[in-house]
Amino acid sequence: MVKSALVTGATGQDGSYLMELLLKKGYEVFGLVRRLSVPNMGNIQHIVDRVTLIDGDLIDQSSLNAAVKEADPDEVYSLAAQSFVATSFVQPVLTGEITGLGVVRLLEAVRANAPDARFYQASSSEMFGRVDREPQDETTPFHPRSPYGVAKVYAYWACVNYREAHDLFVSNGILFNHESERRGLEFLTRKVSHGVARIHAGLTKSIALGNLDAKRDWGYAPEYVDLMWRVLQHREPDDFVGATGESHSVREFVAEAFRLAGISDWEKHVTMDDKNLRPSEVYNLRGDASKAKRILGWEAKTRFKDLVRTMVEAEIRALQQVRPAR
Ligand code: NAP
Ligand code: F7E
Repeated sequence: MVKSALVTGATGQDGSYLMELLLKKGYEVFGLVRRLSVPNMGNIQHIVDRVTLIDGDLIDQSSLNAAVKEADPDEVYSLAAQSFVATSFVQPVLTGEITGLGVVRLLEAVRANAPDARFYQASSSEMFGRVDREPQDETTPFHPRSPYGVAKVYAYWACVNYREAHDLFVSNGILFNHESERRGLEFLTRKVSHGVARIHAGLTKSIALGNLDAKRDWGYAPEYVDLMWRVLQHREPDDFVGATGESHSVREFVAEAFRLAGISDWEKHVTMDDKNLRPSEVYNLRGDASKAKRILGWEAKTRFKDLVRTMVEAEIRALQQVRPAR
């Protein structure tokens, strides 16, 4: 029997890699997309004729009910979110509506229309926030530091509650930062790799950043969607951390990206803009994914320097395609 999966957030970084993976595994794939005045199919253009796209919005219950009915899924991947932490400080209500309550709407749609489906929730290391221990694992207390983190904690506990109260198969993947050339341009790694490539091409002179001392556990996105799939193949619902176990500062990321582009004096190309600081910052995250390794056989493979190289090279290549070297 061919399995079917419904992926929300289909146009995003993770949605695009996950739908590719599910197609490779022979799934019938349905992707939830919201109506935009100008569609943003960039990440999924290459697979758009092999998946079924369904219109829907996490703010709109009836569209989620209809999407679940149409897909009749064996597996639901809840990836859609207002996912940019900085924006959550200026749009806290919208972030709560989408990233928090939106997940409950989707759970309700599944409970009513596909109660046997397995449900994956894209939980986040941002839930740990102000950490009191290192590394963080499934037992680390949550202390979110942004409206985004708060909304993710709400969605996390809603998932646990639907598991306990309604006996649904609901699992959380608590994933640390994972990046790629498909990342949105406002996120740090893409902003830097894109900016460095433009400086390398002589198109601009500098990048304006915020806190260079924050540390993150950065992995490579295609490996993390494999973890999502594994989480739902486990015999019982459970919660798993996904991380590399290594932590690096924003400063290290920036220095390595400039080094790879052959620019040694990176400090001359980075300016500070207070606009990029957050009212409350998450200073230090490093995950312990040993539970995922032990139970699911999953492990992050791409190390920090290879991730930076992949992203910078992709940006330089993309620019050269637009402006071939003379
Ligand atoms: P992303 O690139 O920002 O993608 C978010 C997706 O959600 C986009 O497809 C977006 O659609 C969709 N979306 C936003 N609001 C919506 C709404 N109201 N209704 C329907 N769809 C909506 O995020 P990502 O990096 O792929 O992350 C996927 C999920 O994992 C998110 O829930 C994120 O919070 C979580 N997460 C990410 C990371 C990470 O490091 N990437 C780590 C932990 C957890 P549009 O294209 O139309 O905007
Ligand atoms: O920031 C610092 C910033 O926006 C990383 C999302 O996928 O991962 C992501 O959240 C760090 C922060 O990601 C700039 O202050 C400095 O300390 O790339 P980011 P994030 O906030 O870690 C988690 C796991 C998610 O779940 C989220 O959805 O970099 N930083 N200067 C900057 N960040 C940005 N964006 N821009 C700057 O100019």
